[in-house]
Amino acid sequence: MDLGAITKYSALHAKPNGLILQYGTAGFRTKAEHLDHVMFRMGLLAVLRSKQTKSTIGVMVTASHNPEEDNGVKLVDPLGEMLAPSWEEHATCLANAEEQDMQRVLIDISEKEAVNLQQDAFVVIGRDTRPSSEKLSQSVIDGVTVVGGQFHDYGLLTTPQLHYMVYCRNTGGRYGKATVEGYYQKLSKAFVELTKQASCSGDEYRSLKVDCANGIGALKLREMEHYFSQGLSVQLFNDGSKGKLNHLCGADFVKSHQKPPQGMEIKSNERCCSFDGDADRIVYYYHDADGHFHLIDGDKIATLISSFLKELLVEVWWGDWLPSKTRLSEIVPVYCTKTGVKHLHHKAQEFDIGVYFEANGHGTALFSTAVEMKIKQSAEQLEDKKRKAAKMLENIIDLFNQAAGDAISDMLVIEAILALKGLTVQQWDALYTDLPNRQLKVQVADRRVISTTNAERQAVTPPGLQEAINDLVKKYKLSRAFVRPSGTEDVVRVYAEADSQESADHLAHEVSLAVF
Ligand code: 16G
Ligand code: ZN
Repeated sequence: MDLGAITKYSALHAKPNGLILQYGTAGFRTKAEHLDHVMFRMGLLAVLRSKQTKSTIGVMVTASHNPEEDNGVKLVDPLGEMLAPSWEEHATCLANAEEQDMQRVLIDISEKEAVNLQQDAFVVIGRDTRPSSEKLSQSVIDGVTVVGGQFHDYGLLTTPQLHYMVYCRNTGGRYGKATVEGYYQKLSKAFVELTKQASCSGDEYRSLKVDCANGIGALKLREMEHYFSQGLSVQLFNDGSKGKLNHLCGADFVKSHQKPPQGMEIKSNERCCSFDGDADRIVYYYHDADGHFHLIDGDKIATLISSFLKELLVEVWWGDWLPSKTRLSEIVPVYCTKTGVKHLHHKAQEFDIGVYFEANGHGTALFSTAVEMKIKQSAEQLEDKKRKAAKMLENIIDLFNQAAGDAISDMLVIEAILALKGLTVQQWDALYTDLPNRQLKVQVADRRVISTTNAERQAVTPPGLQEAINDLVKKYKLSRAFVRPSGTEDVVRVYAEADSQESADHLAHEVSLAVF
């Protein structure tokens, strides 16, 4: 490492004195004007991580669903996963080091992680459409080059596309070609193959309204739509031509306000979906004939996908009909983890097939190599209906982004399943009924006084809180309530459910008073 050069360049990306940031659930996130030094330093860190893992590392510049003025950065590990926890700590140390301590922290990290500094390093970079993103990604590149790293700047990408690129590059091209073209081709081919088999391909299944949150999703869907247009025509709203990123639109807005985005006309029973600002989340919704709004969130997406996969697996290997069930836990085993994609992703990797979704619409399905091989074999060896089901599974595997939750890929999976099953959006919605629930956020002096266990469903501290919640919950039927400190905002999140909306609202309110 040329320490002199690092010091010289670091001064050009100086850290504002006293600013402390933390590498949180989804990397660093704050107002864009405070991030220049973080970007430069994440460029440095990505090079170290690349040398250590002897793999390509990704750096994504985005603040997802946050306001346009914000920005953020996260590193992507070799298999397209989120950065390993010990490196998150290094990232926090490096970002917060005052100018004069930066070199020492960098050397400390290299020593602790036994990084061979002679090793080559390669970093790939992507960014969202925020006005600040281009300049910030240039600061990442400055960091990469000053320590001798090589890089490829993909420019504008969705977050899941960057994860895909990293995964492709580190698996010798087996997963796919590490270009946007390769991504479009892989997904579209699988989608077109799948939908060809749909007997119900009426107009109802052919068109979908997509709210792109005025973000990168619009650009990428435009580039991609002609690849899959024989199976689906998408009508884009909030495509960035007029509105502001994530403002009154996008998956996060729709999920948290439980209403449609601005700028989209919805006729009754029309199928609509929203992406978030970096296109790694998706939620669906529709208006019923009475004009009531219905949200189809991550839970219902997971249900649709799991039941479809299970049905195909049963067809291939048992040939029996699967009885219809109303709870997800009766269809497949269900596990809970802490909030945050990395926890869900790691849990899902423990299984041959793991489907994970957060209610906010981030999720995907993961398939083990063993299962993928077995399905491939079955598609070659079996006959008739079994073969057909195995082929479908093969295409579904190709259609899911194995590296990260991906709004575009999930949208195509969902559209294919609906067409193949001949399900309308209302029928999908009716697969099961959610208990009425309410989420609240509570501002407290220090949210860290609350700690939890059991996948964040039980409060450990402060003493007495869990007992208080237990007593409140007992007052309502079919009720549950949880509290946890947010990983992205300075608030405590409260969740309550009960047999009626009124009870859920009351319970949530009472629990927030107990927290306060
Ligand atoms: C981040 C996480 C998301 C999680 C959310 C929770 C990633 C890519 N994103 O956005 O998975 O649901 O944080 O935020 O990990 P909260 O703790 O403020 O509710
Ligand atoms: Zn996002």
